[in-house]
This record gives sequence, structure tokens and C-alpha cells, in this order.
Amino acid sequence: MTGPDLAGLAEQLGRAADDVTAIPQLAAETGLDVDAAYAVQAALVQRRLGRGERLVGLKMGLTSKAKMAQVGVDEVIWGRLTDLMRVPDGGTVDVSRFIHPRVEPEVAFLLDRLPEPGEPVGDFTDAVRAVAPAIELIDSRYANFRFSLPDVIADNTSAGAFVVGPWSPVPDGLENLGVLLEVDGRVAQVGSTAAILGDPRRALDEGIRLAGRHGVRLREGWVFLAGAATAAVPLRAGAQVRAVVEKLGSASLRASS
Ligand code: OOG
Ligand code: MG
Repeated sequence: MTGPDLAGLAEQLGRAADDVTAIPQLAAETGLDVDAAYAVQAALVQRRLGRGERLVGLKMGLTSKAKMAQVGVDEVIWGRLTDLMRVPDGGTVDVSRFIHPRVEPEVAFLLDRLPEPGEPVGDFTDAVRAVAPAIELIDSRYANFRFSLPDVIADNTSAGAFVVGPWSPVPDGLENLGVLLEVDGRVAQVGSTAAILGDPRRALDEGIRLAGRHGVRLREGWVFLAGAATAAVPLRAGAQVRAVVEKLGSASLRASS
């Protein structure tokens, strides 16, 4: 018996993003499991690298209960970030490039040297040079933003674009900072960094462990998104979005009209 056509699935997902057109879910029909889904994700991102994009980091997904509940999937997942996904702080994103974009508040880490495999991890702060408030724009390539666990993994965990605010040294007590998402000056979501696996630093441990299983090592200089502390909200044309994290400041973006 042959397994699912991984390259073919990556091509379908890549085209859905290129054509800004949602596709039906793939996993149930093709028998895609989690490991095969990470292989599709690798091929999907490779397709972008083949066009000249560069890997610049890693993102975690579904590290908070609010996110798990919103999408009905309750496993922590990870995906890849490329340079083309990065939007400058305060910049404008072209919403016509996305199918049904949503935005969510994130905490970003700037990675320092990471322990070699087998080396003790020590204090996580050794591996983090700086921390920043961030916004992630997610855009599922599946119709109605609905998917199973392998579907969302194959789709690079809905990664679309991201904005990183000003970097600061890691403050004491990162585990219980207030998080706000504002849209057009109104509060759209409220949360705490405690919602991210109890402490966003745990997301880094999970990322190192989970990506390591697939042979991916995090690199010095990479951006790491710990996963949203709150549910995501739809991004409408012309909207002004700001994510605020207590002690860290804010990151913002504008949606093109
Ligand atoms: C999956 C991506 C989840 C997060 O921060 O939890 C994610 C999705 O919600 O479509 O990026
Ligand atoms: Mg996210």
C-alpha cells in the first residue's frame, strides 16, 4: 500500500495560498497522520524557499486553552516562519493576499545560541536574547477555517504574516503579564501570558522538543512565536490592530483597505 502523496498535498496547499482560494480539508480523505503532516509542511515551506524566501524562525500553535477551544484541536503544534511573512512594526499588510485572515496577540523571543543535542538546557534565559510583543496574522487555507490536527500541521499551522514590536531584555516574571488585542482602538481580546502553557518560556521548551523530533533545530537569531494567549479575531480591510503586552510595550499593523 502506498501512503498519501505528500508532495501533491503540499502543492495543493501552496496553490491555495498563491491563489487566495480555500480548499477542502485533506487529512481524512488521504489518511494523513501527524508525522506525514509535518512532512507535508516541510515540503510546503520548501516550495517557498525554492522561490527565494529564507527561514527566519519558528512558531508555536495551540499553546493556550483559548486557542484550542476556538479551533477545536487540543494539541500543541509548531510551524515555520519565513522572511516574506514578516511585516515591519506599524506596517501595512495587504489583506487581498489572504483568504480569511485573523489576528492574535503573541509573545516573540529572539533566540540566542541553543544547547547542542544532549547538552543540558540550563536556564532558558541562556537561549533567549530578547523578548517582544508581537501580532500573528493566521490564515487557514481550508474552507471555513476548519481543520483537523494533521490538516493544520500540513498547512504550516495557518501561518500568514507576523509583526514583532520592540525587543527588550527578558523581564523577571514573564509568566503573568497582561495581554490585550485592540482593533481600531477598542479592546477585542484580553488575556495573560500565563495562558501560554503557564509561562511562554515553556513554549520554547516544547518547540525545541517537538521540532527536534522532526530533525529541526532552532537557530541563533531566529524569531520564536510562543503561541497566542487569546482567541484570534477576524482582520477586516482598513483595520488598525495593536497587541499590548504588559512590561513589553506594543506591536501594531494596519490592514490595507
Ligand atoms: C492554528 C494556528 C495557531 C496559535 O498561536 O495558537 C496559532 C490556527 O488557529 O489556525 O498560531
Ligand atoms: Mg499564533
